[in-house]
Amino acid sequence: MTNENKENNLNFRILTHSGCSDGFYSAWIVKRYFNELTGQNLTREQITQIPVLGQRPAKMQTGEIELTEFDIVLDLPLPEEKKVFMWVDHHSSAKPKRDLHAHEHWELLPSCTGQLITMLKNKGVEISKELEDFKIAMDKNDSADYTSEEIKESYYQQDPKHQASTLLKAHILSSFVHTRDIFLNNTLLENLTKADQNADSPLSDKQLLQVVPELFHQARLTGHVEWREQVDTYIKYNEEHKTIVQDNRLVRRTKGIVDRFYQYIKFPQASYGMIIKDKDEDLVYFGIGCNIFHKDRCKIDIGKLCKDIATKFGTGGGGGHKTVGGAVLNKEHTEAAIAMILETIQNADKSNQN
Ligand SMILES: [Mn+2]
Repeated sequence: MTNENKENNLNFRILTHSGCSDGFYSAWIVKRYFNELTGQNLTREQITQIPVLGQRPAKMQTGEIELTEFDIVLDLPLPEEKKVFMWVDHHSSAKPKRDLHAHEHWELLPSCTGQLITMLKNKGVEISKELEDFKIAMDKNDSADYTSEEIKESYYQQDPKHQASTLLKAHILSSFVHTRDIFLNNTLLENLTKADQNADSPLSDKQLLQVVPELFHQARLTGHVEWREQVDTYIKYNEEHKTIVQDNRLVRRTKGIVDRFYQYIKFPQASYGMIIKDKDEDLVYFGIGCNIFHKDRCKIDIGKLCKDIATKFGTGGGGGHKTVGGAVLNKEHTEAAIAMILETIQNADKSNQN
């Protein structure tokens, strides 16, 4: 970057995954350790002014967002042809098909926040205990590597005397970006990533704590209770295939705030879980996973299955990891897709018993 560009630092922007704790914390880490991570020499004032914009991953892929060479893209896929200032991502589906430039960082890791902290470490920045503990918590959070006790701590009301773990603290502090109002989520994201220089991690950032994260967390817990009450009326366990089926098409509109782990708390005996929901008038979304507490029960490659059903019953939008994935299908093929998924599970079960 030329000197002229350096002075023109107001062109920098941070684009990060919206409605996502990892996206929020990634932006915070970049703001807090901006010069260390980017090799720039900006003043605190200049760094504070860099805007943070929440984005949905799909929008990055369709090219709807005009990117520039001053953009820092975090926890989001990168459109192949665009050149940005920096890109950092950890999703398996974003794996680049070409060699990476020096400013592009992709690694299959549990979280983007953790990836950034490791980058700092590799640059010789000393990592405090607080930051290291925060990294461990975020790696757990973003890769759903929870025990059922840890889920209960974060997603259910605790006794007021309960001593919060770092995992719960990180969960509470990111409740800002998980309300059902995306405008509120993005406004908070954009304004809460000033990154206090006296804080090693977001957990001790005074500006964040002033917004009373505990209230956002309380609202989120109330939303989860309402969500679970509604889901209880239609979620089913298919004993034969050891598969949970949560078909959101059975309700006119969903209530409350999604509790992403509820399926496996309610049906711990399950091997797999499936979520079906209307995407628009023509398309239906399938989310498939294995029981997060028993990944050993997963006898199929779910990412591959999602890709297969998307190719067969959709326009090709599908994929994921070995133990979790998603696909967008044409509505008229919904029942055929369900049948194919259950059959794949059954066949894998049979061949494992032999
Ligand atoms: Mn992430």
